Amino acid sequence: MIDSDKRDLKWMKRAIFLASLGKGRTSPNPMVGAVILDKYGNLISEGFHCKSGMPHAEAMAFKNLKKDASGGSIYVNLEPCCHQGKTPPCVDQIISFGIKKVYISIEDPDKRVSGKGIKLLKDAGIKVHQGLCERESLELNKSFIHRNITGSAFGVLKWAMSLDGRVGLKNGKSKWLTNKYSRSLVHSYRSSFDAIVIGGNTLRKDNPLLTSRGLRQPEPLRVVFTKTLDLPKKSNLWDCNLARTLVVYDASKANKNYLKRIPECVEIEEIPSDNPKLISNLLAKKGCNNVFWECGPKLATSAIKAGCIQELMTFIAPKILGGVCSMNPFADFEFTDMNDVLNLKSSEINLIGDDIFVKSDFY
Ligand code: AOF
Ligand code: ZN
Repeated sequence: MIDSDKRDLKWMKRAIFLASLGKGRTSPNPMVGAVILDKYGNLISEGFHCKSGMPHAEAMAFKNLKKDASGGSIYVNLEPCCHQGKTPPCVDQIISFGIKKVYISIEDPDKRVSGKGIKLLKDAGIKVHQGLCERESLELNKSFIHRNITGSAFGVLKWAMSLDGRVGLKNGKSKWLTNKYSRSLVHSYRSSFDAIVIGGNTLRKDNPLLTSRGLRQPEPLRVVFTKTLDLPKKSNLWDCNLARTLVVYDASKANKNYLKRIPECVEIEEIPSDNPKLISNLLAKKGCNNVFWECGPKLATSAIKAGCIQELMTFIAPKILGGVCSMNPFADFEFTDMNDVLNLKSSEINLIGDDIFVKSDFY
């Protein structure tokens, strides 16, 4: 690799690192970082997008400029925007500051931009280089890209089970299957999600807090999906001082009399059926790029069937629960042929104390 290529790679990696500083705070926007060099190749400014509604990464970098940027270059992990949104177009600033070369990692999937930002830069006589660190940039903003392309939130399903694949005893007891390190890892994972979804059964059985324990501010939106609306009067999720809660119910089956039990601070939405895709789409519309599904067997199975799940996180505790009636992580997928079963590939395996953590996704 020649020296100039190594230098370009270094600055794009820096832009990606800066972008990642916005993790957990930018939705519905992407994570974006920008690095500006002067015409001699010296670093003169950097910035990142820290929150939706706040200036974009490029605007932050231009605001932080210490020297003249004319004739210089800018490195951004996402195509600069060309639309007037909550903030002005970044392309205009790049042109007016006299930047001569723009390094972009990936195109913006947002239809208001996709390709148009690059075209405007080229039309203004600016050299545009695309594709540096493409894999890293796609990974960093996979949820933003997924929401823009599909209209659904990127879903990650999490469950904990014993070595023999059980999530609880037949009397419903499951506390605590995994060790305290795994449980804190779950809190830290929660902090990178916009919403956490459970079903009514999990709320009734476990009465969870579903917070990141303060690691993310504001906390992720806590979502309960209920078919019946038969939820308890008392629940940790009804304490809206901890985090916002949303109850989504199936209008075709629910008894609306139960709505009185839910305190006013809780948001309520109805969907026309129990198809989890409707929850995923609703959350995407509310600005959630990604959703952590921490639900029980029935909802987990229907969420996978409906295509709401893109990644899986499994915690395996070195315990054996046994029993034919013990709870499984999933309900019946009704597969009758081994060729039909879900095939996954593991992308990460770690020992957490003596628990095993496996991250996997679909082929
Ligand atoms: C960039 N740099 O740092 C970000 C970009 O509502 P707005 O005005 O913030 O616009 C949001 C859209 O702008 C978002 O969907 C994406 O296309 C782009 N985000 N673009 O050049 C940034 N955050
Ligand atoms: Zn912008």
